[in-house]
Amino acid sequence: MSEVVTYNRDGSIGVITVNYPPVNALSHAVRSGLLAALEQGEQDADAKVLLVVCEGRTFIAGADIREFGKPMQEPGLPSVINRIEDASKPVVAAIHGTALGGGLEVALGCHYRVALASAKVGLPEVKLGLLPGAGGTQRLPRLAGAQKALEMITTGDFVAAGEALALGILDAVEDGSDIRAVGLAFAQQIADAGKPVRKVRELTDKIDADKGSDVFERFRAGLQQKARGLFAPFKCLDAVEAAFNLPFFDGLKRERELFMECMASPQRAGLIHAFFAEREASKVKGLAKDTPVRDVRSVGIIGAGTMGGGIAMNFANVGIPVILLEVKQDALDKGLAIIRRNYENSAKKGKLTQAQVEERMALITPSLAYEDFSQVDLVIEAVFENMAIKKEIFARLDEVCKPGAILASNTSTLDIDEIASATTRPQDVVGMHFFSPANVMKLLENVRGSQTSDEVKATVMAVAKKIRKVGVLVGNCYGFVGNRMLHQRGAEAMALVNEGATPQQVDKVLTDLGYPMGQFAMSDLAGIDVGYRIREERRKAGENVPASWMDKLAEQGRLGQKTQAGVYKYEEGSRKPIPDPEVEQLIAAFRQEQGITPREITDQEILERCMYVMINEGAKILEEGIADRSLDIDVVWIFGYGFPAYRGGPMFWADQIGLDSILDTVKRFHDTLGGEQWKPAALLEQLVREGRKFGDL
Ligand code: 3H9
Repeated sequence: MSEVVTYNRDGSIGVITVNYPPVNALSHAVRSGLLAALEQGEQDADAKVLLVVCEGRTFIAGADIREFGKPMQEPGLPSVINRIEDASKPVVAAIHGTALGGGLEVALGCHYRVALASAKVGLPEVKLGLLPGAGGTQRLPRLAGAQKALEMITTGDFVAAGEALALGILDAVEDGSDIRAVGLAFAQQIADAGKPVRKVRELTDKIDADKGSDVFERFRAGLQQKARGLFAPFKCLDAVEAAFNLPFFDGLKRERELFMECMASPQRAGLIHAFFAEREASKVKGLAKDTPVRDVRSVGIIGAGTMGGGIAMNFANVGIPVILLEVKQDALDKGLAIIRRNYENSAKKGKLTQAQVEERMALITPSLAYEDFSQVDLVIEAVFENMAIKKEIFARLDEVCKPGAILASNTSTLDIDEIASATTRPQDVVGMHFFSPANVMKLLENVRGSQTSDEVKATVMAVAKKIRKVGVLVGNCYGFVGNRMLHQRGAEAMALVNEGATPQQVDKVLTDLGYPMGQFAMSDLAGIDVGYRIREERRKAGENVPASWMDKLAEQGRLGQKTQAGVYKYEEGSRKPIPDPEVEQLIAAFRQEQGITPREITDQEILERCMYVMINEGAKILEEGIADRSLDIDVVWIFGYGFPAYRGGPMFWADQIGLDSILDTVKRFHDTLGGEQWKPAALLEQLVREGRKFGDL
């Protein structure tokens, strides 16, 4: 018998224990171990009921994703589960932690299910571009009905044990923490009551009730809106529908076909890359696993604006007290009022109770005095982008903060080393770049200065996890990873419009690729005045910053969404960008002024120029060691800028397209358009020469 699955008997209960850390994924060893243990249990005449239980932190969390893409080794999961369902004596699943994907499918193949109250169940395959491929789409609807099965399978969202009990997915839920004891007690009840084998596949009442219902059409229409561009959710729906139209085993066959279609889709490859990249990003290259991490039990934040307030909420949400500092009382009052409004809005949506709102507000202490930071473990400065002001602030922090406090800047572009030079402790200075809205966006781009200590690097990565962000550690340069690449895309988008494209054409190409919004809609969201102010500052400093039609928008007070007019116009209360003929005229006038004759620009050119310029820059970022791995860049773009996870991130996407064809196009643009941004990155050339990909680095 395999060591990862063992069989032993406890009284009249035959116990099958899975022990395959970290999450008991259904590797080949687990699948064959389950079969062998089941057979042993069936042959054990003294075992009246069999119990499947897991060691470690969780019940089975799904198929072993690391095996995907490799040749499948028998026994396959569907046949293991069918075999469990066909067992000659009752089989009970005892669930703790999470029963997910193939894990829940194993439990659905068992005849009874008991769980700890803290457990959760779900079929999250859709988040990996898949569908439950081991009977989940056929068995779950037989227990939970069409509506709930569709919800769970097309969103992948988990359901807490209490709700799963109410839905009929579980038979019992128990308090406590000892799953083995809970499982044994429940199995004993089944044995004592002489309960029979009860196969989910034979249940028909919920199937009969929902047969012919319009729920499938409603879901399909909903998915057209919510799952735009995605492949798997529609396949999930088709598979669930098959449970209502076909006999069980034909339904299983249909599920298998649809599963294989998903397996072969590039979206599955992208989503699984994104899944592992997110986890790998937290393991910083060159940083020893046992690097000490400082305790962060209190935080000071400078600036109660949109950013500072959002950052404060992240800490209050996980129970860490925050001192929020402003220069003036009215700015502080305004900032706190916005935080309260955000929390109240969550309460209105039922996401928080009023008591939780008050608890979180109570964790945020307003302050006007730097001295209040004397005991905090971490300070995050979130004032506007001005080096002189930031240096003044850091010099002040150096005076008031205790030794060992981490001094972080939320700068999105500025030099961390220069900021650190204002202190006597550059080893404690680091960048912590949050993305707007900071209480929502998952990315935390942590920026190491040249002197930042390993302990501080490890601590800010741990802080990211603590506040439920995806942390990525990157190097120090203008704009770091994300904004440095965005800057190139923005310049290219502007150039395309100058040459003849419309802003809406550029944006549509980007949204068709899967971005939630295009470059110009994003400018309207951020505020046209932001870029304008930066350009004006640079002009004042004597830099040669070319004129732009965006300047004219700012000068006319078209500042974006906040004034209901920017690159687009907006109807009262709506965020939907509407193309504005006035802006088209303004752009036409600008072209005339500059002596540009507009030309037809194809969507393909827009796609290549906006994306390849980023990829070329990404290659330079890797070459310079600003990002350690291409997956770090992918994670920055997926979690900070909404790059579609199903494309795996820009660098993974580039690998899929083929670096040789990208290099050819970059060279062509370098020859025809010129500019440093199109100078092929040496790393890109090297990879093409060696026939390698970014992912091979
Ligand atoms: C499926 O089941 C298909 C079937 O329907 C059909 C088959 C025919 N496999 O997230 P964490 C690793 S599809 C392999 O940091 P947490 C993970 O990479 C699957 N490895 O912990 C990490 O490794 P490392 C459906 C896996 O406590 C470590 O475990 N299931 C798998 O924050 C810890 O993970 C899912 O989609 C896996 N399935 O969260 C569930 N899962 O330490 C996916 C995790 O080397 N998993 N690992 O970095 C999760 O949602 C979370 O991992 C979980 C734990 C909630 C379980």
